[in-house]
Amino acid sequence: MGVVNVTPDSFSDGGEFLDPEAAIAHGTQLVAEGAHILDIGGESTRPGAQPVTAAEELSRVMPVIEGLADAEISIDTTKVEVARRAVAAGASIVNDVSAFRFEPEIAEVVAEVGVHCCLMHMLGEPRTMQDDPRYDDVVADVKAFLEERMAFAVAAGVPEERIWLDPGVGFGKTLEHNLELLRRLDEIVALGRPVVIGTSRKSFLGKLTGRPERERLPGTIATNVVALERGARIFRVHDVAEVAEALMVAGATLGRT
Ligand code: PMM
Repeated sequence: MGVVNVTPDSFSDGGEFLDPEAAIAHGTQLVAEGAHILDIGGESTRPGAQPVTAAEELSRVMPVIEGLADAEISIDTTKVEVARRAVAAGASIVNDVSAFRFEPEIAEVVAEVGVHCCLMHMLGEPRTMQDDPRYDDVVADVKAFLEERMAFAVAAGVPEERIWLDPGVGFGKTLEHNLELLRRLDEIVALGRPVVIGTSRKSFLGKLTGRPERERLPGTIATNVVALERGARIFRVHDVAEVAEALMVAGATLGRT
């Protein structure tokens, strides 16, 4: 899954692809590099980020979705109106980092239109999630949250077969929480749904290596390879060519196709 952020303020590529033409060219490039899915987002979820209106988010993402119509598109949004318009324009996955908590009606759109969804764990909301996050047992707590959100989605009419789960690396987690989630990712995989993992360029890699965003590819690769070994199926990354090659080699070594 290649990341196409159409935002002025995402943490590692904010502003770079705000122009629709640049975002479309970037998405096309990521597909050429081996991305099977493009995750298009118009609202930054970085810690402390301020929310944007649905109208603003739509004006950012719609031209890009339309320009990348040949690719498999995931819309990264927590807003029902954005999800509705994106799937009408051809998006086949709704990636909601709030797991249908911020605008619960989004579940009905997913159910009605028959698309897939990704439900991600986040502690609270982006504005405050990094203010002293605490868990009893981070893996058990995240797992219980994902089970509850999956039950909510199913009750709203989304078939279980259309649900992907994501432990939400960096969303209300300390360095140790993130590492423990990766180390014990098999416990999330045991829920029986495809697991999405997003470590790409994130700050916990900077904490470990001292590297700025643009120099976190080695850490991104290492964590995605561990996630593959633990059973993750979808890898959300900025640097598609390099990570795809690493995963191909790791998969061959592990005897996976
Ligand atoms: N991370 C970001 C945004 N959306 N969606 C999912 N499912 N999983 C993630 O880990 C995730 C996400 C934040 O990263 P970005 O600023 O690079 O988009």
